[in-house]
Amino acid sequence: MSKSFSSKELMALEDHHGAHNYHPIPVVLSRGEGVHLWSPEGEKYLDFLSAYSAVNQGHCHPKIVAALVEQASRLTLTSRAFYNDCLGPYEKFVTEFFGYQRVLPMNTGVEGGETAVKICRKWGYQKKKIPSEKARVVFAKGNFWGRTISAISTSTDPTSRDEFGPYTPGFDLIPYNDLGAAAAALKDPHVAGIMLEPIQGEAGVVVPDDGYLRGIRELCAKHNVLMIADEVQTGIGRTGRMLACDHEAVRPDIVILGKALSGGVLPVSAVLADDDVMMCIKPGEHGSTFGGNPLACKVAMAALQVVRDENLCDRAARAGERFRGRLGESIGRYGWVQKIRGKGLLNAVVVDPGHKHSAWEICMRMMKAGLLAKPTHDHIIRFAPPLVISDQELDRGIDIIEKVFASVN
Ligand code: IF1
Repeated sequence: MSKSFSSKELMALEDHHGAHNYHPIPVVLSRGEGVHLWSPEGEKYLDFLSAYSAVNQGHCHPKIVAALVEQASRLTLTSRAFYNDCLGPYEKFVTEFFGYQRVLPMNTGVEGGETAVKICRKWGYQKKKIPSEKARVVFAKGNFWGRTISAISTSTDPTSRDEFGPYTPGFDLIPYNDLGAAAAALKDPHVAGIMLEPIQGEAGVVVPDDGYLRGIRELCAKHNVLMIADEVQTGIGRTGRMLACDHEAVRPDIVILGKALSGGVLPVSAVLADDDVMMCIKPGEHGSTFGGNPLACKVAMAALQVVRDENLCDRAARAGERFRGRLGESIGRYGWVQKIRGKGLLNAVVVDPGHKHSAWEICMRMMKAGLLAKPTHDHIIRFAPPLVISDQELDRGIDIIEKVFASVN
């Protein structure tokens, strides 16, 4: 039996041996079930971050874990040098589940984004006849789609971007939620695509105006530009619909999924598109060692089945209304609470940056009171519990948030 470490010892081990590329809330987690997490000492917490929306189905969902365990004892990885008996059934399942003709399986969300950019550029050259090396992809300021060089090349956040240059060329930035700016940018005949989060997560749960996504869809049709939706964080039920684009009945040309596609059990991502886009990629032009591995296929099918069987989209929509309703009433009256915003169970509270207590301090107090959340930027607190949260658990979470907000008023 390996030695069990205390939380203090575990944090010291990370501090001593690990890269310091994060500044975590000082809590150690050793077990998860549903909406709850426990420390090695047995302290119990309500998880209001969901591993950045990767555990929409709740921690260690029994059906997803069972799929993992069953497949792990049979076959985990063959590479795509050969066929396996899980990928075809998964590809059929996931394309029918989301209503696209093709899927390209990858692992992390950022690999999904890189894949989408490559497919978009390839389509631009082959179908839109953009001159060689001239294809451009448009992004919105405030975007976040991962940590690779190309992803941070489009970032407007100095922490993500600075001192990692030189940057990937061929990307243009426009203000988010601004159709006029998009109309001007998409006129450029060298633009192959525009990649957007339907709601900007890292930027602080920035919800665009109703009609923004519809407007982008129409501009893309008008200028023969691919609409790429990064649904890595907003997808899979998080905002109260299976995809956040569903709120506006918009069907992007390319959809990127990740995070909760596996229920947080292992990294699984996917890029969805129809034949006229996806078939621009020919054998040998893209791939990955683990992309489409049997384990990921079985886990992802189980994870999506749970979202459907447990009506997690509807639950997220209802629970989100309850959350913003109750919390809006109680803490909305504090002058230093500038805004409560979100859709479904992707919400955030914007705190006045000048308030005497920082968002970090508020999160530290919530942790001590039994609820885990983390600030994004310095003054925005994201609240995103697993979609399986019950009304009682949600009310308990709101009680904690209200109590802590009152204590820092
Ligand atoms: C971190 C938050 C950050 C994403 C969207 C792609 C990816 C992400 C919309 C890449 C990843 C994670 C990354 C993690 C913190 C978290 C995050 F927004 F979710 F809070 F950073 F912005 N598209 N988001 O949100 O997916 O490659 O990570 O699987 O890097 O600190 P990935």
